[in-house]
Amino acid sequence: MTDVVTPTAADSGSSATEQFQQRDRARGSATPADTARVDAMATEALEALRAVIRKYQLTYAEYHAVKAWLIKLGEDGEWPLFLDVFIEHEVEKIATEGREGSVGSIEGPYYVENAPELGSAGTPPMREGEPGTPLHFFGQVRTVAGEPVQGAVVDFWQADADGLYSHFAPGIPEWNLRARFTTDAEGNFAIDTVHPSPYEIPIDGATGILLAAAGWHAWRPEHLHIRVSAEGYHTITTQLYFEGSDHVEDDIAMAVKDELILAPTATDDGRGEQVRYDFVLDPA
Ligand code: MBD
Ligand code: FE
Repeated sequence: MTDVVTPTAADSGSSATEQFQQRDRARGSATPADTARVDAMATEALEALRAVIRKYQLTYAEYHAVKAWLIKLGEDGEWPLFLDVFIEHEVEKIATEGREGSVGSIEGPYYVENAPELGSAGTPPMREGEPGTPLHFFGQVRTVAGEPVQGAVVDFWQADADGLYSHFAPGIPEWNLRARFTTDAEGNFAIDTVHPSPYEIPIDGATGILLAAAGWHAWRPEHLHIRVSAEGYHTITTQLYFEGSDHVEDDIAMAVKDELILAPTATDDGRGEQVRYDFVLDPA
């Protein structure tokens, strides 16, 4: 089983913020140059907020509570978590509009670049007795024209049975349940992993405080994260879910799409399950 460390939201949150800042520096993200666009969007976003204040006659007590909560959100390092849970799904839809290939979903706060490379098939690093039903997840990467794509990188990550991600929650070995696969000559890949568990937003941090205060649940359905990239094609960042699982109908992050719901079958030895899912890439 997993160890006795009880990670706090602040632990995962700070590492999510650091991880984001590192990648952001690498991307070299600069201040947007389009003043008119920033003007329009900032003006309308602030006006939308003031409209809510007027509509609900916000009190000073509430104003102070909001200020304190926003400060805590930063202190807990939970801006990546909060934004990816409540905002990213809208950005993702716009970014992938008009694609003919496989649908995407949000990346979330817990991706790490440069996971171990395992060839076209294998088992991501995991602990002795890693909890979860064995899951054989395999498929083909091909173009919208139906041609197999050799050498596509299938970057894979998931939480453990406690809903914790390596590199973010303390006490989990480096790269646990993270790996990169490269498709073979027929475009195929195969991943031997464990069936994931539902993910609970950490309830001891600022995001959890909002969920509790609003009476919202804190759950994402069990999911696998996948990022498929190949030279000359649009990268697909997506997630896969499981038919009939808890919260597949009411994901707090609103990131489930019908096309992304898997229905695994039992393996012949009866000890695990298997499922095929193919990725179709749009030309860049
Ligand atoms: C997750 O595991 C996740 O995938 C997203 C999108 C947000 C929070 C936690
Ligand atoms: Fe996740």
